[in-house]
Amino acid sequence: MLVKNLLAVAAVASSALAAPAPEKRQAKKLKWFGINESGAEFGEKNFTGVYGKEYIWYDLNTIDQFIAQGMNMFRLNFLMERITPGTLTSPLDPLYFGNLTEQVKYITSKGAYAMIQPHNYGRFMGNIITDTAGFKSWWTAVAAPFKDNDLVVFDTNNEFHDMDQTLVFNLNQAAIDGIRAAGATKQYITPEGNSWSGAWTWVSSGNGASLVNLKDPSDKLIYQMHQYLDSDGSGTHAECVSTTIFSERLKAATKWLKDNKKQGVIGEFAGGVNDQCVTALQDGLKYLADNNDVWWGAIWWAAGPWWADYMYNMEPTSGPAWSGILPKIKTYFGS
Ligand SMILES: *[C@@H]1O[C@H](CO)[C@@H](O)[C@H](O)[C@H]1NC(C)=O
Ligand SMILES: *[C@@H]1O[C@H](CO)[C@@H](O)[C@H](O)[C@H]1NC(C)=O
Ligand SMILES: CC(=O)N[C@H]1CO[C@H](CO)[C@@H](O)[C@@H]1O
Repeated sequence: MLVKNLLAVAAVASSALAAPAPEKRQAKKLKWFGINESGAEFGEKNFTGVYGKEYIWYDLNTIDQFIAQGMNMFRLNFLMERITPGTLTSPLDPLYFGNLTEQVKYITSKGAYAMIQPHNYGRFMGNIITDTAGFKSWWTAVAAPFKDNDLVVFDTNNEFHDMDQTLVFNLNQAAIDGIRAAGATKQYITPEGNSWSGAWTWVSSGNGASLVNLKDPSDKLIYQMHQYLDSDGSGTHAECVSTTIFSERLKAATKWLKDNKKQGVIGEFAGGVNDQCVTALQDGLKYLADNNDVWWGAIWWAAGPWWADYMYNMEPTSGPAWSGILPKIKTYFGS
């Protein structure tokens, strides 16, 4: 259903280009509106963990509730160590991978995108991943079962940080090569950068200069950046710096995308439930939508069964952001 909507949006957009309406021209919209589903990566210090005790998968009913609000992108957090216990090249764990597969199938059966996102910060069992061949093999094994599902999106890894930039490049390239080698040639891949993949530091950190050279034979890379609006950009405070901080922090990355003819997505963003943040979120989403030639969309941080009263929780229907943020931002997305 949503895929058809996307095509309809594209058709409307091109006819709007052909004959722009005089005044009340429909504001530009973003293609991807999503939510980070978080919980299967909980208990990060316990690499095995117990389902329902250390970690939890996502309530499929909430997927429908989000779709009813216009969402079409679900970024699924999980841990690599629970997919391939022990080593990068261990066999896929049938139960944990079974849960991931169940989520992906459910989401994509509804016409929405499922983003497969190892929430690993470039680490495995606590150590920086340096085995690029092993990382490529991991991705080939994980991507293969989804190779015929075009609504799956592969996120190379969540938030590399404090790593050698060449290694971050090599791991991203290994993921791309591994996924394509699995026969998954039609799906989008979102490389992430060093420095927690921040949009505001995308250029200054050196991510731009390095990752611009990633090669994808399918030419379907959507660079994934994250952006929070608090003073240190960490997403750990309810306050936003100003009502324009979101758009300000996006400017350099937007120029980089345009200058280099690349595409991007904001894979994590959030602000507290307060007037200043709501205005900042709207201003930033308008900026992204105005630049939807390079920006695909934005994915809220976060939802999941165990976030309770966490300030950014958008879990239906008790999360503070479900009632305090969602109604005020959803108009920037979709049709
Ligand atoms: C880690 O998980 C195991 C089960 O896999 C459990 O027995 C143990 O108590 C957990 N340890 C911690 C520190 O949470
Ligand atoms: C999900 O994981 C739980 C706990 O390991 C398991 O009991 C269940 O069978 C898994 N579900 C699927 C669909 O694999
Ligand atoms: C910004 C934010 O909330 N980040 C959290 C992302 O999820 C991991 C694991 O669930 C947390 O450790 C981070 O604090």
